[in-house]
Amino acid sequence: MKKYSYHVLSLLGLLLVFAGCGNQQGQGSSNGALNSSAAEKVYVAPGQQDEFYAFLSGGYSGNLTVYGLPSGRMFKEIPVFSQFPTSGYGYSEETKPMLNTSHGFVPWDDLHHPDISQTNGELDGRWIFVNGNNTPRIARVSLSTFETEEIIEIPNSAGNHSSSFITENTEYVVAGTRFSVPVPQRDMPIAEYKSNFKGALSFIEVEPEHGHMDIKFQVLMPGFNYDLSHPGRGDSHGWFFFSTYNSEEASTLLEVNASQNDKDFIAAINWKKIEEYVNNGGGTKMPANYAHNVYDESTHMGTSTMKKEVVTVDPTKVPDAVFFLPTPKSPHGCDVDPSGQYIIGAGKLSADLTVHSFDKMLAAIEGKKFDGEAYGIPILKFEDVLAGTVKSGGLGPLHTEFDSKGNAYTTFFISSEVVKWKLGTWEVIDRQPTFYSVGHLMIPGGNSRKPFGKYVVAMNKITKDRYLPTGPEMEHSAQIYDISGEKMELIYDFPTHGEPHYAAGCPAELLASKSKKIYRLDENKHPYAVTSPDQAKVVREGKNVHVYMSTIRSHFTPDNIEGIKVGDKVYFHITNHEQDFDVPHGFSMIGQNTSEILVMPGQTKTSVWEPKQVGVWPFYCTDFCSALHQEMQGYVRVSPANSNIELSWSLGGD
Ligand code: RUQ
Ligand code: CUA
Repeated sequence: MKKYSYHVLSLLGLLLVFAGCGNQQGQGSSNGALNSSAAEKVYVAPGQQDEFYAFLSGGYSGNLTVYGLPSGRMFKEIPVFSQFPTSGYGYSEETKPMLNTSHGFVPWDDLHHPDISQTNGELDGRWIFVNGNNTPRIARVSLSTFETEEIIEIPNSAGNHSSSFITENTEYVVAGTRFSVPVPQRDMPIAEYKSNFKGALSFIEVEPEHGHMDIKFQVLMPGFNYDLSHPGRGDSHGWFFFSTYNSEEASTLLEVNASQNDKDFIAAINWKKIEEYVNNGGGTKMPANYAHNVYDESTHMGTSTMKKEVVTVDPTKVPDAVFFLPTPKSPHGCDVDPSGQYIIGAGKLSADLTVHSFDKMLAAIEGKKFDGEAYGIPILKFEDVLAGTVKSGGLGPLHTEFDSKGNAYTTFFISSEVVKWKLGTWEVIDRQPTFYSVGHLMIPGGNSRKPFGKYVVAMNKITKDRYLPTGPEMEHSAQIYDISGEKMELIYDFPTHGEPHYAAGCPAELLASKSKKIYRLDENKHPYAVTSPDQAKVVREGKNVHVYMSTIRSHFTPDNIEGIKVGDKVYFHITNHEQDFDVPHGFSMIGQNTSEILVMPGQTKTSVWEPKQVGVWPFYCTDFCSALHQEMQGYVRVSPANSNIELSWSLGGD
C-alpha cells in the first residue's frame, strides 16, 4: 500500500512538472523573463554573491527589506517602525524606546522611501534613511549593522510622504507633509481648512560623523498636499523640489475637488538661503512635542527624549527662497536628473511628462517672469521654466529614475509600463510592460549624480497571476529589467514583502566589506552586561528581579533559578559571549507576553517576563546554534507571592 501511493505520488509529480514546462514554453516565446539568456542574466550560482544590494520599502509592514540584484534573493528584513518577533526588535527593553512617539508607543507605520547617504552627490553607503508616513517619523538605519539607529518624530506634519530624501552631502534629510493641518494643532471646523491649514516641509540636519538627526527648520507652506520631493544636485545643489497637488485646498471628495486646476505646482525651495536666514536668527521658535529616539551601539540601548521646540519659517519672509513651478495634472513624482538640470513632474492624470529646466528657472526668477502668486509665493511662468514635454504615449506617469547615459525611465501606473526616454530630446526610446500597475522603479544610484545603470527594478501594486495563488492576499511583485542595452529586457520577477514603494540600491562592494560581523565583548558598555560567566547573578530589587545571564554554546549561566514569585517582574539581561560571526543565541520563556529575542555575538539584550502562575517553567534558546542546541535550556521555579523561598541560581548544580 505504502509503495503504491509512493508511485502514484511520483507520477502526479511528473505530470505537474510536465504541466509546468508546458506553461512556461507557452509564455516563453512572448515573455523575455523565461528565455534562457534572460535566465543566465539573473543566475547567481550557489555560493556566489550578488552584484548589488537593493533596499525595498515595506510599506505598511513598517520594515525595510534587503535583496540582492540580479538574483532577487531576499537577505534580510530590517524592522524600523514595527515590532518584529523574529529578532525581538520593539519587544526587548533596549529597543522599545525606539518606537516611542508623542502619541505613546506606536509599533507600526507605513514606510515608503529609502534613500542612501551621499557625499558629493555619490552614494557613500554609511546610512539609509526611511520615512514613516502615518505617525510622521524619519529613521536612520546603519549600513554597517543593518539596524535602526535613530528615529525622529516630525511635529506639525501628517502623512509624512514627500520624505525621506537627502541632499548631496547628506547635510539634510527632508520630510514633507502630505496632509496640511492646523499648525499648531487645534480644535477648529474642517470646513475652514482653506487658507488656515499649513503644509510643513521639514529640513532635518544630519550630523556628519554619527549621523544624528535634529530638525533645523520647518518651512510652513500653503495648505496644499505635498507629495514627493527630490534634491537638486550639481548646479542645483542648494535647492529642493516638492510636487504638490490639491492646490485647490479641498477638504472633502478630493478625487473630484482636488482635480479642478489644470496645473498644480512643483515648489522650489532654496534651502541654503533659508538655512542662512535661520543661522542669522530668522524664523520663529514654536512650542512642540516630539520624540527623538537614539540607539547607542556601545551600550546596545535605545533612549527616547521628548523635544519641546521647533523653528518654523514663513516662506514669504525670506526673499527669493521659495517659488512655484506650474506643473500639469496633479503631479506625483518629482525627480531630478543626475546633472541637476532637469526637474521632472509626473502629472498622474496626464499622458505627458513635464520637464522643467533649472537654468531657465533661475533666469525666470532673475527676470521676474511671474504669473501671479499663491499666498505671497511667486508663481513662475510655465513657458519660461519649461525645458520640454515627453509625449509618452502612456497613461498615469508616476516616477522617474536615470541611468548614466542620459536616459530616463518613467513608470506608468495606468498603462502598466516602464518608458525609456532621452533627456534633452525628450524622445521615447523603448517601452516594456510591467505586471501590473507599477508604482516606483529603482536603478542603483538612480537618485544621485552617479547612477549604476545596469538594472532597473519596477515595483508593482498588483500581482494577480504572476505566482502560485495564496488566497485573496498576494505579496506584491517586482520585475527586474536589464537596461545595459538600447532596449530594456525583462529578466526576472520576484515577490516582495509588504507594499514596496520606493527602493534604493548600491553596488555590493560599497557595503559588503564594511558589514559588521560581531560586537566586541570587551567594548560592551551595557549596564547589565556580564563579560565573564562568573559575573552571572540574580538580584532582587523589591518586585523587580534582574537576571544577569550569559550564553555560550551550549548553555545559559545560570540555568536554574529559584525564589521567583508570582507578581515579580523578571528582567533577563542576556549577554552572548560568542565572538564568532553568525552565532546568535535566542532566549524565550514560556508564557512571556513579549517575544523571544535574538542576541548577537557580544551583544546584551533584555527580555521581561511577569510570571502569573506558580510552577517550574522552562526557558530555551530559539536559534539552532550548535549540535547541542536542544540541550540549551533552563528552569525557573515560581513560588506563591507570599513564599519565603530564597533567591538562588546555579549552573551544573553548584
Ligand atoms: S509613492 S507609487 Cu512614493 Cu508613497 Cu508613488
Ligand atoms: Cu543557543 Cu541554540
